[in-house]
Amino acid sequence: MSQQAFASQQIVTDQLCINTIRTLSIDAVQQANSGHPGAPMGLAPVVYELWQRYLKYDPANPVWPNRDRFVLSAGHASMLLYSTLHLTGVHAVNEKGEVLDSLAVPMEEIKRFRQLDGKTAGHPESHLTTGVETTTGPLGQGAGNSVGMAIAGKWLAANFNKPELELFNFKVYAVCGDGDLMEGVAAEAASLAGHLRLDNLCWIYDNNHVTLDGPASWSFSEDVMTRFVGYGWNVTRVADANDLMMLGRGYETFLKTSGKPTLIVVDSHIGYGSPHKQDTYEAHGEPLGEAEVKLVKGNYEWPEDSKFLVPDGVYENFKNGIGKRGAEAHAQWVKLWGDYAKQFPEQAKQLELMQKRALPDGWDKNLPTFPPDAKGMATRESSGKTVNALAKNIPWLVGGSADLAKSNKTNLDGAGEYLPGDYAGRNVHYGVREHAMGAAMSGMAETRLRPFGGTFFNFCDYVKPAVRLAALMELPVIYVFTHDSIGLGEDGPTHQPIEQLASLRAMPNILVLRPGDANEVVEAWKLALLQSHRPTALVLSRQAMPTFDRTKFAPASGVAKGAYVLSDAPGGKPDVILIGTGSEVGLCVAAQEKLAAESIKARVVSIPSWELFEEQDAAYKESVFPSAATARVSVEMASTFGWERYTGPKGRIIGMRTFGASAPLKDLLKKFGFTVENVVAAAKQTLGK
Ligand SMILES: Cc1ncc(C[n+]2csc(CCOP(=O)(O)OP(=O)(O)O)c2C)c(N)n1
Ligand SMILES: [Mg+2]
Repeated sequence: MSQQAFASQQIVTDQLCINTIRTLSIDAVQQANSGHPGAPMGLAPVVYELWQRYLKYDPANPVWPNRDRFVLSAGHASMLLYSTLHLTGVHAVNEKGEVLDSLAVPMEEIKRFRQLDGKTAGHPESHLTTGVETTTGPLGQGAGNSVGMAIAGKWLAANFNKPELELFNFKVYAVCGDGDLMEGVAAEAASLAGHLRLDNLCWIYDNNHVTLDGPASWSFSEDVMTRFVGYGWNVTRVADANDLMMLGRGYETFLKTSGKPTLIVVDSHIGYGSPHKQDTYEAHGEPLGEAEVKLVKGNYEWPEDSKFLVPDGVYENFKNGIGKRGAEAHAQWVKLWGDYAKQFPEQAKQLELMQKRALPDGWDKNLPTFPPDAKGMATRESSGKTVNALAKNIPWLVGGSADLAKSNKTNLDGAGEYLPGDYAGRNVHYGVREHAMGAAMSGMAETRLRPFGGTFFNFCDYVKPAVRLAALMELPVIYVFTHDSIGLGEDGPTHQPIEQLASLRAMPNILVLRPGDANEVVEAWKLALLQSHRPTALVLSRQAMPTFDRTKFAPASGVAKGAYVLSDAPGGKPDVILIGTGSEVGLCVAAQEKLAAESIKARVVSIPSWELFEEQDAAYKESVFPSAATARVSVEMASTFGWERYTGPKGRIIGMRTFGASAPLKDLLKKFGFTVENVVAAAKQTLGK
């Protein structure tokens, strides 16, 4: 059919709009010569019905706090989301959170799918593109994030809603494929959501029987519906993804279900409409090819030679559907908000601050200061005291742990437990589900809570994929990693982190802080809270370490510079520089004294954060590590990897080269060389003594 003939005969139907989503996706993938056309072709009706008829979302204000959230966990289907954002006319929002007149995804960006500096990255990235609620691509993560959004939604409702003033009741929808549901993180998250009875959560499972390698049956045969029933979900099924009425019934079922999340299993066809590729993995991962595109368009009764065609009336149809519905819902909410702000100015102010990722006045008041103490305390202990003080000042600081709250010292005293049906508490019990905890905390941060969560540092590897995405998404999540070294002792090498510090330091856009005494912990927590666009990992000890006498040593505020001279050599002219982090700073201080007795002048540098130190200017760096001072020893109970950066070619690195061992701490220290004698010997070696 020619474009003209097509234009003259069309009336705007749901089908026409669905096919517009499909063909825009196909054309963008074809033009980019890269991407996944098949999933958007199969899922277009599912997303159309949801957005056009159910999603409570105002395209003119995509940051409205009570909007329904839509998560495309199957991030490879990114064009499905971009086409939808474009056609529904979602506005762009700038970095300050101001809604602009321009579109989040204008047509030029659809045409520039997967190109440099565009808004339509290969997989959806929330910090790049308005309307993308969370970054997806690594399968299962979006599903995990959606549980965090649902947790946050319930928390906001429990803490802020008032009789007759229901500010928060938004729903969270996530589209998941076979891959998402095969991933462990989604299983953890689904288990948690079922347990917590999050009835504001709906997962739509694209049951298309295909994955990348071939038929899903090659690798996936469990009864998904029974599994989710077992998790405590309400499960329903739509036998045909093209049946809008049945899809609508699925969404209605979700909206009517209380006390449990809903899974809608939708049987669909990947590459729907493609004569040769439908229901095959070939509709996946690569463009259809020009010839197949024509055949598909023929099947859709679409002008075969058209590209990026949006038929007359399609934009209007979306405007009259989601546009009108969303604008009305938003306007009602704005009125509600006005009444709320008048009656509850204090809470309204809190919500405004949260939206800006700002902190309340006095957020750092009444923080503990720790007196000098040779025996001192574990940094996890001082962390527990600090975060409890902070939590009193910041009502939306929400804590939790993956079943180690007592060990991580993350419990917020008197702040209540977050439990099924009882959602006001600020202690979330993620259970032994580190990965889901990480993904959920990202979803909570996207919903503007300030979440922190704890586990043992060694299990940082169990949450790492979520940490990495939080860093990419620029989310200020705080990870409390305790038991940070072989210093944890008897639990042995299965629990002793070695390479975790190096791996986090290698990750872009995350602040890693390993404070060296109780007062450095207070500073570290302050820095973590001041971050608005990056996560923080607090790396804390199980074992006690001395609290330094700050009347003799430099103030702990030096933590803000990443590294600082804690205790200098006489006259500021060191023979040797001893560099430590965390529990090893004390060791350096003890070695400094010993060296002094032998007339060797040592400087001790505490370097809790490589990232912050690297951000300092050259003059400051030179003042801490003068280039002329080449005799340097680093001491850290972790992998030696990377320390050459600070020790230089003439320095010595005292660290770990094996997995550790199971034994009492004092024996481990001796075996692995974390003794004053060994530091002293290394210092002398660097001086050729
Ligand atoms: C963690 C992770 N592993 C692997 C991939 C690569 N990958 C992208 S899509 C896909 C297949 C997914 O199959 P399914 O979820 O059923 O999606 P469909 O093929 O049906 O669109 C894979 C393995 C990924 N994106 N994330
Ligand atoms: Mg599939």
